[in-house]
Amino acid sequence: MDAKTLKFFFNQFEHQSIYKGYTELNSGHINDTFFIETEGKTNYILQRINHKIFKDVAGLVNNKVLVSNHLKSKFSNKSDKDLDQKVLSFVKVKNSDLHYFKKGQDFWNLMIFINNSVTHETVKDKGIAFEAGKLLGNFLNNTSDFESNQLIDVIPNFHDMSFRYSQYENALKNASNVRLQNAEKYTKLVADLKEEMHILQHLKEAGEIPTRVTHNDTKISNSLFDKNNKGICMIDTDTVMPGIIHYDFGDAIRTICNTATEDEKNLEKVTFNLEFYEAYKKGFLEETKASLSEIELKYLPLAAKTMIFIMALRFLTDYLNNDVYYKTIYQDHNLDRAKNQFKLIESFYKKML
Ligand code: NDG
Repeated sequence: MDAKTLKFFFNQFEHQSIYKGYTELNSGHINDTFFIETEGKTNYILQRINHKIFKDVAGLVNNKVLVSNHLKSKFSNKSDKDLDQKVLSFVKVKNSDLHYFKKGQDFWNLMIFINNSVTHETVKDKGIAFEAGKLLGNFLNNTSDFESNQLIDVIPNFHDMSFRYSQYENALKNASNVRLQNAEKYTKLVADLKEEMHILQHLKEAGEIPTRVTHNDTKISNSLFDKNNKGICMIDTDTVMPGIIHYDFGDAIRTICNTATEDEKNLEKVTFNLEFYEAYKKGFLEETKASLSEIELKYLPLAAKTMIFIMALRFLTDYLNNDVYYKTIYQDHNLDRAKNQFKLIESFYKKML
């Protein structure tokens, strides 16, 4: 992507700012994301949404805008400018009510950058884990009175374990011999865990765990902090849709308690940090405990294991499928990501049992 193109897309949106430059942000595996610096005080995040993965981008953007507006309504007496620095704010396209600009196959959207904010790829101290727990708890509380049926299912069956198993089983049938051999070490584990990994789904389907608005991609890099590491808001709300709290709780643990990044190849560096788990849980429960049922609370540890597992399974599936989903930068990238998550499950067992 070059500066001219980005400037063009940036200027399709309704703002008063003058483009100065851009930096590509490389942490996500799906969309293309750019920090846009302007000549003024307001900077932006410009994003090309991956329409191959997100089939209904208009619906996705509508979800994000509805949820942001709802979150903004929780603050009283704040001007739009203040709120832009507390909650994600999407900019409309010029002379339009749409919050996305489409050219050819590509969809773009623009958000106001929250100044003096930072994200983390891994967690270095338990204070951050605690804050991250509070931040997610707060997000879930503030969206709990939002009718989740107003939202589309951005990716149907996104965290549905049976769906992910069936994708994996198909991938096994179609994979090349080399990739199959490389994945073989994990096939027994995946089979052995099948029943346990369906427990949450069955409870959801039986209506024992309620469905509500969930974020669905709560890795630590999607929590925004200020320079003192106090939580500001959850970002990357592309996958906001109906779900159960276990998805969000578990997915966050997956990165917060991993002593390495999910791309780390040296598995010795990958262990489960129990201290961060406790700190995260404490922050989360401080916000949510009063509103969670006994059964929701009981299954929080299983949520952690289930969400680490589902990501291992998805990385492995994509590896078997020759890397059609996640962005990869080298041949066995997805296999390494899967190995990393399997190692984290192993360490989780050792520490939790
Ligand atoms: C992406 C995935 C998320 C996954 C993460 C791993 C989508 C839409 O990568 O599920 O946990 O880093 O597939 N998002 O963000």
